[in-house]
Amino acid sequence: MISILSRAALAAATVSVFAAPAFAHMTFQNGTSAPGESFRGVLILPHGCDGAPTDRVRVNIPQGFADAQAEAKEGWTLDAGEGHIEWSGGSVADDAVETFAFTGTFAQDAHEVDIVFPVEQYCGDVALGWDPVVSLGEGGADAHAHAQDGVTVGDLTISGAFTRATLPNAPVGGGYVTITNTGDEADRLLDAQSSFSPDVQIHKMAVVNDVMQMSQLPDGLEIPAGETVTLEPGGLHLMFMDISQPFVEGETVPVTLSFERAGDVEIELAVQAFGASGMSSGHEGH
Ligand SMILES: [Cu+2]
Repeated sequence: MISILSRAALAAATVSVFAAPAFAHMTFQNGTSAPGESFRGVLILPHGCDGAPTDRVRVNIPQGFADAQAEAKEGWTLDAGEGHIEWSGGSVADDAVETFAFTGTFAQDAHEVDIVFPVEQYCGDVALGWDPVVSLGEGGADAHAHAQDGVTVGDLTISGAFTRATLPNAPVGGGYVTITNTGDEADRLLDAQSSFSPDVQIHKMAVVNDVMQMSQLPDGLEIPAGETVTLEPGGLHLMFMDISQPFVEGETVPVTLSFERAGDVEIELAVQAFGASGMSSGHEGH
């Protein structure tokens, strides 16, 4: 059950969690495969939900991944349903790191892009949503770059802006966008603001002790002259902390990007389905 109370409690507790220098995402230990390959996904659960132990983990199986089978874990009950696998009834303490594994096969005709396996982590009535990614090739960044016509401000072109729907109690949301600098001087994304969040941060992902972690970029993000920087699931991203309302599929989330040279640029992130890996196909091939 998702209750209003738990959301309030979560919001109150959020400050201490995010004050930590790095906040680990749920990710795959082994995030690469290829079309037609069998794959054993090992998900790393790095922490509970704001101090509470984890008692249920559900993996939503994306299209193009067949014969998904969860591996048994002692003390947990397995459940496989339409489009998902789930472990429930066990308990992982907040400070313990645990893995959950499953197997399956990527379709021969799967696109060579990053495939998201949306994961729901439950601690009692609190839910967190994660977007661990398996990369099937090099096509991901291109797919984003071509996803949407861009906004041009000075030397910068900003395109493919999207985010993803959030679960009802999720404290944070991501933001993804492609920024191209056609000028001959570097610019820098210093900051971002949104009415949906009191604190929009710029995050990077890095592997620390075999665990993928994200951390804030304190000096912002350089956009080198003549280069394209892509904020995308599993990589650099905007993080909307302590969001004031859920991101709803089909709506938009406004955000103002503040650049050192180009100034403030207001864009709208199109809210895609929970777990979407990029803009929906309807926007491609314009
Ligand atoms: Cu982040």
